[in-house]
Formats: sequence, structure tokens, C-alpha cells
Amino acid sequence: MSKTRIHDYFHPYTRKTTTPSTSENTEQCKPSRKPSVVKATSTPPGLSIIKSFIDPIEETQLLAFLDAQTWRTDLSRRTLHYGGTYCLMAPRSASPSTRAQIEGTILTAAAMPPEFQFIIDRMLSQGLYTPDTIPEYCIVNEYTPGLGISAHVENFRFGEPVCALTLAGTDDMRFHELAGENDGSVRSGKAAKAERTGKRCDVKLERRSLMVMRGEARRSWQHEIVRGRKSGKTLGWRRVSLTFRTEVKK
Ligand SMILES: O=C(O)CCC(=O)C(=O)O
Repeated sequence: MSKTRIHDYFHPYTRKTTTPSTSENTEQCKPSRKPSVVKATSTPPGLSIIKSFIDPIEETQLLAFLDAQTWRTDLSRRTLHYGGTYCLMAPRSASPSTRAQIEGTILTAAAMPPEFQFIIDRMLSQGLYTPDTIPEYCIVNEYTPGLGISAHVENFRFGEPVCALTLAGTDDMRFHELAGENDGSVRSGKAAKAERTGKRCDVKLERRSLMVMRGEARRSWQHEIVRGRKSGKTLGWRRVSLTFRTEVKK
């Protein structure tokens, strides 16, 4: 059978819904431990957090919908992808021939589901997007204790803003200021090499809040969910994020 969709490559995987936890809303900036420390006195320019972007009932309904889906399990965290075509990255364990085959294939992700429409409508009504820049892509990430995402900048193929909705659990996102703009997505190879100023900042992503990244925050700061951090995250804790992106129109 020829493989044309994401799920042709990966086995279905389901797990039980877990009880979310809450945490305080605080933002902290501190110097990194690198020798070239520059103290961050404020959050990255262009970053904003809209608290209570959705209500608890909407959150419960979204999680029920997401938990009923077949998730991809090729990364360390579970993911779901929506919004048409994109190039699939190979799992780290892939043999060279499988890697070449996967990376050379443009796969079709499911369309944006109707269950996300109210989020898009709200982002439009709050002026985050316009009818010309409606977000076409959404990646859903699930983090359980110890999991994270490496520091990266959103691929410049995507326009602004990049918006991430947090469900189920609150966590910090760490920002690292770069010496210059850098188009360094996680697996581009550019992210790890990007020169940093040493300035860093931890921003609290509260449950049900929307993070909006524009300008410098989006182009000149890497963002990261630090792996291995388990403090306060008891068994069953998780954070689920929905990251919305729009493509730059040519
Ligand atoms: O989990 C998040 O809020 C961010 C996810 C992210 O940075 C990504 O999918 O590239």
C-alpha cells in the first residue's frame, strides 16, 4: 500500500485524559548562567499573553476532542497536525533510506477541524488576524512531566503573529535573545548554531491563555520549553498547546 498520509507512517496511540493542575501567573526574567550575561528587564518586545482566552467549558470540550484523535508519536511528545500539506520530518530512529523517503514526501495533514473555528473567530474578532491572514496551520503538542521542545525560532515561511493556546496545565516558556534575526526551526540545523546575547526570560503560559508572538519576540528570540523540569508536575500533569500559524503570502 502506498503511503500518502501521516498516519500511514505511524501507529495509532491513545491514552487516558489526565487531571490538569493550575499555577500562579507570574513572569520572571533573569540573566542566563553563561559568562556573557545580560540581564533581561522585561519580556521580549512583541510578546503578549491574553489571559482566559477561552473558558473552562471550552477547554474541556477541546481536550475531549483532542483526546479522541489519533496522535503522532514519532517525536518525544505526542503531536497532531492540521492544515494541508507540509514536509514531514523523519523520526530520529529512521534508517537512512526511510529518512530519505519520508523527507522527500509532502504529506497531507487533516484540514483545520471545525472544533477550532471558535478560536480562529475569536482571534479575528480581537484583531490578531485579518481575513487575509487567517491561520491555516495548527500543531498540537502534548507535554507530560520532563518533556519539552528545543529552543528555536518559528520558520520565516510563517507570517505573524504566531499564537499558542495553552490547555490543561500551566508551564514556563523560556526565551533566549539572539544576536540577530534567525530563521531557525527546531530541526533546521540553524537553531542550535544561532548566536545568543545571553539575555533570557521565562514567561508563564497560564492554562487557557493565548501567547501572541510578533516582531522581535518572533524573529530574534528563540523560545523553548525546557526539558527535564518536573518540579510541581505530578503524575498525570500535562500541558497541551495549539500553535496557530499563517503562511506569508507571496
Ligand atoms: O508548546 C508551545 O506553546 C510552543 C510549541 C512550538 O514552539 C512549536 O510547535 O514550534
